[in-house]
Amino acid sequence: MSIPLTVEDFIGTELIYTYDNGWEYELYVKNRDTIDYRIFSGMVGGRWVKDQKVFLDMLLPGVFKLSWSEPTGTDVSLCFMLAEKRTHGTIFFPKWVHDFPAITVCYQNDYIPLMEESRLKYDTYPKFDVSEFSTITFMKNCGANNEKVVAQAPYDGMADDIRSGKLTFN
Ligand code: FER
Repeated sequence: MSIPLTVEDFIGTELIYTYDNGWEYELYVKNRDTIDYRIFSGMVGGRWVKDQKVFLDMLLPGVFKLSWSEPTGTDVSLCFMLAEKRTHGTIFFPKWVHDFPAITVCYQNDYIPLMEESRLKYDTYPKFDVSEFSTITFMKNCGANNEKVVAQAPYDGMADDIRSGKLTFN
């Protein structure tokens, strides 16, 4: 596909990327202020989320910043440099997510009250901060507001199935 240059082009894009620390993520830019995502591996591998509200800004043509706060209290800020097939992510995890990652490994939309209870019940500080580059291994436009893109839990081999075209969403 040609590289999305504008916010309008970027909306609808499905991306898979692997952080230099090995963590593999999938993110779908559902619309102007909403993402869905799946986490294949890493500290919270197995977690998946729909309809997270985000700030989305174009920094330069083909360079986009996404930032948001999660119900868990985790804060995330990502920069996508599409021509270079690289991203940079900064993730500020509350202490409790690092202590008990399994609580957040779920289809979060079914467990919002548990996330909100946990963020009050357990420690926030000191936060566990991650600052990593990643390499984009898959990029495709699936159209805006496509509920089929992130519609099932991540499984072992799923990223490969998406990259090979065995699993498609449009
Ligand atoms: C990402 C880094 C972190 C990402 C999501 C997160 C979808 C969220 C982490 C968490 O909820 O624990 O690149 O992209």
